[in-house]
Amino acid sequence: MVKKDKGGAATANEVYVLDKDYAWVPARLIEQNGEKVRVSIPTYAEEAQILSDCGKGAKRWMEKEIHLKHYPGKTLPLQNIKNGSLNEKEDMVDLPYLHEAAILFNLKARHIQGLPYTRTGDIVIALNPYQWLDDLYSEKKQNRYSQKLVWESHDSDPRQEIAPHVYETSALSYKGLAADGQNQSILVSGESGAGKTETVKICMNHIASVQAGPGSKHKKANKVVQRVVESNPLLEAFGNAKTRRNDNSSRFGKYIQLQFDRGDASVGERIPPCMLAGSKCDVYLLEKTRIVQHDENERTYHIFYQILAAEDSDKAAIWSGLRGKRNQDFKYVGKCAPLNYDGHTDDQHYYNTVKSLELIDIKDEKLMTLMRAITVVMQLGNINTGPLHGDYDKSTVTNRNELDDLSELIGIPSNDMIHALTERTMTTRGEVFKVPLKPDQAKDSCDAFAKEIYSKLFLWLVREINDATCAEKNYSGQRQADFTTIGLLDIFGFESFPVNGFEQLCINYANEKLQQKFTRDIFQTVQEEYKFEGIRLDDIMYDNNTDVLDLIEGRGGLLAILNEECVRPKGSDREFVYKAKDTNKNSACLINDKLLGPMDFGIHHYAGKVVYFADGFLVRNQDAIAADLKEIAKKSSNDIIANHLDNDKSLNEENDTAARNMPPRRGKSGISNDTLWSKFKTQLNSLMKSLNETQSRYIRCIKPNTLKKPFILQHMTTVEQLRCAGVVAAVTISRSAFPNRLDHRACLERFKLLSKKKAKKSSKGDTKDEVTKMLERALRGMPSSDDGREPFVVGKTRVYFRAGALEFLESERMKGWDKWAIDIQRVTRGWL
Ligand code: AD9
Ligand code: MG
Repeated sequence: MVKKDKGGAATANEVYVLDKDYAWVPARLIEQNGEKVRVSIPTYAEEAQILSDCGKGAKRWMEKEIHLKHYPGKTLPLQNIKNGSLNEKEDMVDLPYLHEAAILFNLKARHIQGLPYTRTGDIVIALNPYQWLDDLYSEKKQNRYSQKLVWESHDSDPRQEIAPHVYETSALSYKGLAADGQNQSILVSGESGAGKTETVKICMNHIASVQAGPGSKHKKANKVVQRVVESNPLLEAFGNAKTRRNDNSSRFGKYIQLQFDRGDASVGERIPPCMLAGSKCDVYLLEKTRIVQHDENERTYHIFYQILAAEDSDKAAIWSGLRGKRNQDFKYVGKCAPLNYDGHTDDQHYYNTVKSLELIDIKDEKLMTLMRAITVVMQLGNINTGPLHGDYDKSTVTNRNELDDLSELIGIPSNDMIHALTERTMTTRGEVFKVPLKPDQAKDSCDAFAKEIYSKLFLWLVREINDATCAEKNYSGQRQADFTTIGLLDIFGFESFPVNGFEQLCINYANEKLQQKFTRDIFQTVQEEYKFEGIRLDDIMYDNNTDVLDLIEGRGGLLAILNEECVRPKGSDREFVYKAKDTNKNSACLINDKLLGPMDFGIHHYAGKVVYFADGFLVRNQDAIAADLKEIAKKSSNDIIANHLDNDKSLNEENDTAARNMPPRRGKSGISNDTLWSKFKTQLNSLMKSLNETQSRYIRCIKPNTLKKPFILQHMTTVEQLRCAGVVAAVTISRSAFPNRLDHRACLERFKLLSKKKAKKSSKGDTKDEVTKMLERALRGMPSSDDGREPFVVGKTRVYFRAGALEFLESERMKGWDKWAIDIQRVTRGWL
């Protein structure tokens, strides 16, 4: 018989079961028979909403091992079900049972009600609502969060009075900056399409509004704010593209630091308002391959389509040959259906991009230089190569008219262009000679040149934006250190595809670094919570990923081996894989099973296992174009191409005068460190150093479904993201010593039935004593643990239960209900 709990609580036989299609489903245990457990997925109306997309009404036989896979020795008790929906919590910390299934269903219950934000302590989990909920971002809402969290003073945590929102992250960061003078950071992560970039913009806009201050006297709608906010669409025009997963996908990582002048404490306000003084941006790993090829249904960078969608007269102003040209006239661009992203068409975007460029002083001839450089990239894709006079060991350009157009655009004579694209200059024993390239090598040369021009042009643009927006420029005479900052990190999340290449390895390496910081920060938060509650800190265990990082970046790790292979005359991808496996055969993080081919290797990342295919690793890592192309570029009449292709330094280094004057770096072994991965490592280390000097807050973005539709939450994809985002790991850390917790009042309400003696209310309203006495009595019958530790600890505001204690209380409570039900029956049937 299925018991129905009068209080709306879960009965002991209501559980979540692991399901291969739906991750977790709520179910009822019908019977247990040896290794098999028979469960039924309930059909009654209240749960239909929760189960709408997970096979309601089905009856299943489940293997016991399946249940126990993730949580050995434990069942996963169901949360309360009340009035047809889960009794969801704004903060996961308030869920009595906190495990993966509970997190999933709590998020789902909120998502289907149009509530995208949920807290897990200080972390905000943001589900992409896939619809603009205007009320959620109104000015009134912005003011409410700034008022509550920045300007008002409170004795207790003011978040208890407001719903979870990313505005709380932005407001608290601003408060940390203004009140404590400490640099802040907001780390936004998630997979493609999860909403990272939108979230960063939402937070940035909020911070810009908070800094205007509580009263009108501080409202100074200044040019700085406009420039900072307008830098977003600019970066998107040049660094975003339509992919299958997101119409406006950022194909680079970015860290924007908003700079504030230090508040003037002499104005006598509790929190001296700090004004936004500027911003500085660093970018990571622009996806270069997209410049020369993209999958069907995807596009290259938006700016190409924008230019081609402009009015003919504007196109002709860039280059007369652009008049009448369409997308399909350029091979790198290609025909595609019109796209409307962010509410605008490509031509509308073009004029917005031009306006934003003007704001940072890219106008007139400078604007034309930029647009012409982009056209050079497009035109390079139209160059065809073929054998020279029938000789396939040599090559030439076969469509002379396209070459002449290129020559006109780039300002280099056609013949010089041909030599640079079809030959390589070699030097052996002091002798210089030319080696001809085969037709496909010459084509690769065009592609490499196009990629180089575009990626350097992107960095040039970021530098221009920084020059126009950075506070040092706006406040002459002041240095970077004179400003406090709030950094916003919008960086690619962990990736695992059917085939994973060099880019995935770099991305996952960055995620390991960030995960390390995340777990350390969470550990610290737990320490602080225990201190606040007055509880002794013990037993906190967490997965630490230093082993994976050692495998990747340590001595003899993958990075070092790949760099060595890059400078070895006969280095190859296959040899790299062999050496990587051989040198690291004792590493538990390296997957080296016999099923993997000679070009494959696997890594046990914190978020799961990923197998990498090493084809092209050496070329990608070297990331260099031939000297002939570099040389010819210097002759270009286009200033960006002539003067900025040689600039290999990251933007961090740009800002660092010492680094600017340094010769090329060499490692201890004399091997050049100027590979892509080494540069990325330096950039990442500098980012981590900068982040470690801030107080960090986390926003984890989740894509609830792959259909890009509102109100739908697919279990499997959501659970996978929760694991990758470290949400489950964070919960595991915070719950490792005490898996369950309840606040004093909730605990008294729920279990008062178990205490025969009515606990005396403290005259001071102190519930600690009351709850302790009640629990001591209620848990008297519980078998004592092997290590003799008490089953619960009462903190200042919460009760912390050791494993098994809350389950014991729940089952005792159910027995109480059963007895009550029998008594009622006896009464109604006249037995008593
Ligand atoms: V990628 O890694 O750059 O491919 P993001 O940045 O994580 O990705 P993005 O912010 O671009 O995702 O969001 C994807 C789309 O989801 C947006 O274009 C919006 O259509 C939608 N979105 C994201 N956040 C919100 C939101 N808060 N409200 C409504 C949203 N729609
Ligand atoms: Mg993005």
